[in-house]
Amino acid sequence: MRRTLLSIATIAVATLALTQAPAANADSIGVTDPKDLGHGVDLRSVEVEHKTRNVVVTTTHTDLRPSYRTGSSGSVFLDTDPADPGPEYALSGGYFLGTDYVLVEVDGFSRKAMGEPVEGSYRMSVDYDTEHVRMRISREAIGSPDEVRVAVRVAGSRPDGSNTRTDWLGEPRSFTDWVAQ
Ligand SMILES: [Ca+2]
Ligand SMILES: [Ca+2]
Repeated sequence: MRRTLLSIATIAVATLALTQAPAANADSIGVTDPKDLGHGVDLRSVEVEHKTRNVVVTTTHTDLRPSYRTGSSGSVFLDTDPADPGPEYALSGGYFLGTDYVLVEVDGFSRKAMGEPVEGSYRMSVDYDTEHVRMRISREAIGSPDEVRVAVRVAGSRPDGSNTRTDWLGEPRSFTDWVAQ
């Protein structure tokens, strides 16, 4: 009997947490990251907007430059299915002039698990004046998810050609809160 009472109490707490959840399920979210990479690609913030037709992810950096010498690039991993661990899609691109970008299916964070490019509408643009990289992905292209969350990693190269360390949003491979449409 004691056990049963405890279970009911646990469920009550869980239910309370659920009813309070909508505050974190707004249609947009902003997360900041410290100035912790001595390179222009240094990730400083990420905004996720879950709109009617598109998911828009905007990242802000410290000192983005158009030169290929920066070697700046990044990936936004999209988790669209809470039942399947890890991200289902990744949009990767170079952040300097003349680079390209691609949205691929992934199974977790492994580079080996990168799949085929996704056929659908998406676009990445870099604004060097505002230090923003903006990614717009059609919801349809990623299976029209009810909610989405992202993990972000960036890196660059130094003048001697060596790579910087990777700057993740928060902890490596960590996600933002879920953002419902
Ligand atoms: Ca950073
Ligand atoms: Ca998933």
